[in-house]
This record gives sequence, structure tokens and C-alpha cells, in this order.
Amino acid sequence: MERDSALLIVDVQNDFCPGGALGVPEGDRVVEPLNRAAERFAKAGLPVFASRDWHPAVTRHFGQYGGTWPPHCVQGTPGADFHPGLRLPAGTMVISKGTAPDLDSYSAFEGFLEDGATLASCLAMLGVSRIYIGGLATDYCVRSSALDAVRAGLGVTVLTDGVAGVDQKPGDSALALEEMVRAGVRLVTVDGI
Ligand code: VGL
Repeated sequence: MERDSALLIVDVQNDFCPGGALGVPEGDRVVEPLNRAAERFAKAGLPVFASRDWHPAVTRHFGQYGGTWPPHCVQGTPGADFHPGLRLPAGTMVISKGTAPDLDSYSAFEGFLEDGATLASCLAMLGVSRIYIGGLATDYCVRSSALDAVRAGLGVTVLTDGVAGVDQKPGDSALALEEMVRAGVRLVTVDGI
């Protein structure tokens, strides 16, 4: 990968994996390829970001408060933890999103690092102009993050074996990938990085 690249791992959290509150079918199959990708970026000295859904217990994102989803990734609960098999390199920068009770915040670009910085400002500071994205879910948070990255003027590559989708309607993930490609996103496997 290019010297101005970073890796973004989106929402590989227990609640989005099989057995979780909003389990993505086979969501945990992204863990191994993303571990390999993270190791490669870290070894190359390139930044790694990991976003997490980090909701308050009461948020309009959840069905019982007017939203669409069952409660998931509530701050401080085991469901909000990263998947136990995910190996985040030392120095991984964590982005928390969905903390505002009136916003869905699907995109990692709507979240904040520990020091309150946004992903976009941090990428600019680090001189990153190309971002590789994997994680969960293809048709929601990956889609939204990838499209925001394009809008932010970044070159965007989505890791096809590092994503899995909800597919609430069958085919949603395939459509999401097509939409991303139309927006200018490149698709590669982790081995193709
Ligand atoms: C997500 C549905 C609801 C995601 C988050 O991480 O893709 N999907 N909230």
C-alpha cells in the first residue's frame, strides 16, 4: 500500500457478530483477514483506526425510542466490546460514534477520537490521502463511512473479504458495494493490498 494510506476497521464488535444483539450473518469471518491487514499496516508504520458504535442506553437509534434497531453496542456493555479475536495493533486509534442520543451516526466520520478530534481532521494531520476500509456492516456503517471518505476527497478501497453485511433485504450488501464503486471506491481483497 501507498505511504499515505491508513486502515479503518469499522465496528467489529460483539453485538454485530453471530450471537450478538444485531448479529451480522458470518460477521466474525472478517476478523482473520482484518487481523492480517492490521498487522501489515502496523508493520509498515501506517495508521490504524478502529471505529465502534458506542450508544447511550436511550437513543432514537433504537426501535423502542423511535428508531429502527434493537438495542446494541450500549456503552460499557460486553456487546459493545470489540470481537475478542480482533487484534488491534498498539497505537490503534479508536473512534466512538453514535454517542449522541438523537443521531444514528452510521459513518466513522461522524465519530470522535478519544481526544475529541474527528477522523477527517486526524487523517489530514497525518497526511493520509488513501483509506482502506473493512468491517461491519457492508450495507450500513461500512457503506456510510466509505461514501463519506470519498466526499472527504480521499482515495477509498474497501476490503471485500474484510466486510460482511446485514442484508435485511437480500442483496442489500451487493447493492451497497455497487453504489460505493459508482462513487469511486476500489474493491480489493486483503491479499491484494
Ligand atoms: C450498524 C445497523 C445499526 C453497522 C450499526 O455497524 O453497520 N448497522 N447500527
